[in-house]
Amino acid sequence: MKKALITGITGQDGAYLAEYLLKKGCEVHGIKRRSSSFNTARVDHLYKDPHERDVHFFMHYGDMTDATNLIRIVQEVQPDEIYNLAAQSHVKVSFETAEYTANADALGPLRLLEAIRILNMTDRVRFYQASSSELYGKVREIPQTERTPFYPRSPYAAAKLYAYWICVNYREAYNMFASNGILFNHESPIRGETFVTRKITRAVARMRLGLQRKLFLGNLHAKRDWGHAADYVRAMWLILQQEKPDDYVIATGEAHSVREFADTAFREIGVEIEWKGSGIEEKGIISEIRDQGSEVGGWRLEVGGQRTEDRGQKSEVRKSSGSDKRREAIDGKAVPSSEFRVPSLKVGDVVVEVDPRYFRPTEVDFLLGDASKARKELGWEPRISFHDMVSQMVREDLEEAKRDQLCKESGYRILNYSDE
Ligand code: NDP
Ligand code: GDR
Repeated sequence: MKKALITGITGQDGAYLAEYLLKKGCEVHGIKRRSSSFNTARVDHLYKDPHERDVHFFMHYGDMTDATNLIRIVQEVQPDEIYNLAAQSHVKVSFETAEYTANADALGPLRLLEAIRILNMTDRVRFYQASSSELYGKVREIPQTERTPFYPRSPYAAAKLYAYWICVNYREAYNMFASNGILFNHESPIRGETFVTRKITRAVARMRLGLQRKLFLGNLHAKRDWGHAADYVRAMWLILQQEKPDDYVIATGEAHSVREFADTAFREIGVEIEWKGSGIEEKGIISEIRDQGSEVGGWRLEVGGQRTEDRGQKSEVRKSSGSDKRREAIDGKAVPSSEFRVPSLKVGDVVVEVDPRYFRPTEVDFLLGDASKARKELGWEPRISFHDMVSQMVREDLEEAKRDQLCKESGYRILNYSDE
């Protein structure tokens, strides 16, 4: 049985990849950080009591800043494949934690590559490095390919630049199977809550249930090539199954602005947005609410009333990782017939405003990938459309918001609302 070691297993991609590799019949080992609170929610559904039989999923404590720990884990696990996904992955945060980001994101991969060398495993281990479209930063050409020059625009991107090249260098210097996946933005219902997509879908769901009144965003003009994480982890696996190591762009070839993403998410709850003003004065205002009988996130609603019937039709979005409940929500069949109260939204409400605190000192304005090489050599194609992805994210966030709503109605205090 093939053994895979995943760093960053508790993150979005780690969770999707672990589930994918387990289905492929691999034994999966993950590195998690010691934390004062639980940090394994995304992979808890994969965990089995180690005393049971047929256990193929294991977790080890570790940190990308701790070389001896990484050497020990690689020695103990003896993996065939290492997927290095661990990183301080937030671009804006990297401006505030630049040194730590360099330590984890640039030196972390170096430590792992050295662990492989020190343990004399260069001939048998395949290494995947999670490189990023952020490398293109201030883009030199549109769309970006494997040959497009890099121009990083943040401490995060500069650290990932080092990681990219050290991976290439170890491949050339030591003949290692070390490959870079240059992945463009990819999202999902388990995307971290402070990335713009999830921030939007979460806010839209809460507004739908009357739990939040406004969403504050930064640069609405930024454009990204957004794909779905489930499609992208398949590409990671394919990259390590090739005869030779190489570097691949993974992207959809379609770009949307932050504003368009917000439009699409609001449309999922039956709300149309009109944008007025410019710069920091720009506002998203409700211009229309599709009411009586409109379908909202897959559930039929009546204004002022309650949910009346399910759509009764399966979403095209494939099942993703997550709990059973999450899966059922994706299928659109497990939504309890609960009191889905129509919120206090009305035409004319200002629901989006710009807050400069979310601006970045140097911004990446427009990313668009050309994944022709991956299509040709890996046979990889994205399967989930932009619209289906946004729809899935809003629907799953509605499920989460509904739990909060129930707590609130039962008299419990709900924290973490941006307008409180
Ligand atoms: P997440 O932020 O969701 O997950 C990052 C993971 O890395 C988490 O498991 C986190 O642990 C772990 N981690 C962070 N710092 C350390 C550390 N010092 N030691 C050990 N583990 C650490 O990121 P994604 O899943 O979205 O992305 C995966 C990788 O792909 C990252 O390297 C990211 O930079 C890169 N990437 C992501 C893209 C995207 O659009 N998602 C696009 C291109 C590249 P914890 O849960 O404890 O915080
Ligand atoms: P990004 O993702 O920086 O591309 O990095 P993020 O979702 O944070 O930002 C995308 C764009 O949206 C703009 N934006 C906002 N961003 C956030 N987070 N919050 C806001 O309120 C907001 N308003 C506007 C940003 O300025 C930016 O232009 C992600 C990460 O997953 C990286 O690890 C990965 O390498 C790249 O994608 C590819």
